[in-house]
Amino acid sequence: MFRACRQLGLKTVAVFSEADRGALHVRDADEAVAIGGAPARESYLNAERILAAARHARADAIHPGYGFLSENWRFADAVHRAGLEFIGPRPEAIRKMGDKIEARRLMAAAGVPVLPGSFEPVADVGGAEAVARDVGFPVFLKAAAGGGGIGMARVDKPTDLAGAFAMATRRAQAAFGTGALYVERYLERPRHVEIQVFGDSSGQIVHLYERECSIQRRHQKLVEESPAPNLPPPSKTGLATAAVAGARAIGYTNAGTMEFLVDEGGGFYFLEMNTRLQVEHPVTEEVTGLDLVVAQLRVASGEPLPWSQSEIVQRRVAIECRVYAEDPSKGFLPSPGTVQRLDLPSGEGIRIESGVEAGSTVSVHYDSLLLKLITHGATRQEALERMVDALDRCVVEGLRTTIPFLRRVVASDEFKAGRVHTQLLEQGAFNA
Ligand code: MV4
Repeated sequence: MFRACRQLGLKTVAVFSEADRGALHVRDADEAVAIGGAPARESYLNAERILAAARHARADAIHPGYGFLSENWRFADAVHRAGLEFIGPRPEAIRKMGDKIEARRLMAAAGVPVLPGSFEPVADVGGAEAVARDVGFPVFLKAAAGGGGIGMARVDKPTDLAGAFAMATRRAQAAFGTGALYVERYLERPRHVEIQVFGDSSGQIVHLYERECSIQRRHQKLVEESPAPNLPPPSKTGLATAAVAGARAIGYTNAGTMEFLVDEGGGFYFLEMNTRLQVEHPVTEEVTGLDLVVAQLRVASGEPLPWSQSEIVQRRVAIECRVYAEDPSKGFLPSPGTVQRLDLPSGEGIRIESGVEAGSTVSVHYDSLLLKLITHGATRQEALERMVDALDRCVVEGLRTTIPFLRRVVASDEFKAGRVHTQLLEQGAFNA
């Protein structure tokens, strides 16, 4: 982000919580403003504090990053009302895609394939049962305000519906403040494939191809790559075409991602849209050679998209491994602490995006992502060999990390063959 700003001659202001006084992003910015206590509610999730910091620094625009308030349409709206530019989509697009039922309706109307299921919230168990009988068991109950896997329940038979309905409603209510649910046919062992899209204020929309993100644990992605291996060519072009049609239908601007499930036959179904730049965007940057953050800044300032569709080409293969401060031998228990030593590889085909350095403390208050290791090459084999080698050369001391686990993933027969799906981890495919 700051790199992109510098490239465009823009000055940068970081905001930081009490826990992040000495953080890397604070030193990387031209200026930094304290916004409150370590708990995110008191700082990074506090819209008022962030707007006050922006006014104090006389900022022109806010980049919301990728967690916290980045998909909060009320925040985007408040940024505009404060006379600032929000570097992302319009609040209306964020709001529409945040309602997962409305998103399903809008995408289906735009001709984007969705899974059979309900297009209204199901009012009660009886309503859910009617839809389930119609589309066939197993079904998935999902939270209307959900995303990221909270408030979901698989239901295999009618007698399980009442219990699952009550539990999913309770969880959704607790997490989102509304217990509304909808029903979808359940897809077994799907792949998660997403399409990067980009729109500008003149209505132009392009896609930057797909990312395969099936290697996840509890809805946290661990490994992503592009191009998606073993994706049938008709699915690949169909996904991209559908994603652009969907984004166009809502007048989407700036960077966004359309998430799909892909079944064993190559059939694909819209899942949800992420209305922000994602953690895994470097994969797409390395494949295409394009800078997505620079494009975000240009488009937010009213400029047209810097590239036409025909200029966007998958030139290379890229893989990203997310290194978290978690202990894979203890069920991925968070491992906060101080990074005592950090030696990271560098060289041809290696890119590292690190949020830490030697001496950094990793607090319990935030997501435990330490760094992203991205390798790229002319072929998947080359990118993969570089990843194995790069993981072997990473030295992180002072806390436990996911590196040993990632090493097993990328060296596994399943991954090497590109035979991935979302249930591989649970099946124990990468256990020691
Ligand atoms: C599904 C599904 C199977 N069938 N929907 C998980 C998170 C949320 N975004 C949607 N998710 C899923 N929805 C139907 N109808 C399987 C998952 C799913 C999953 C999806 C993407 C990546 C990893 C996953 C892990 C478990 C379940």
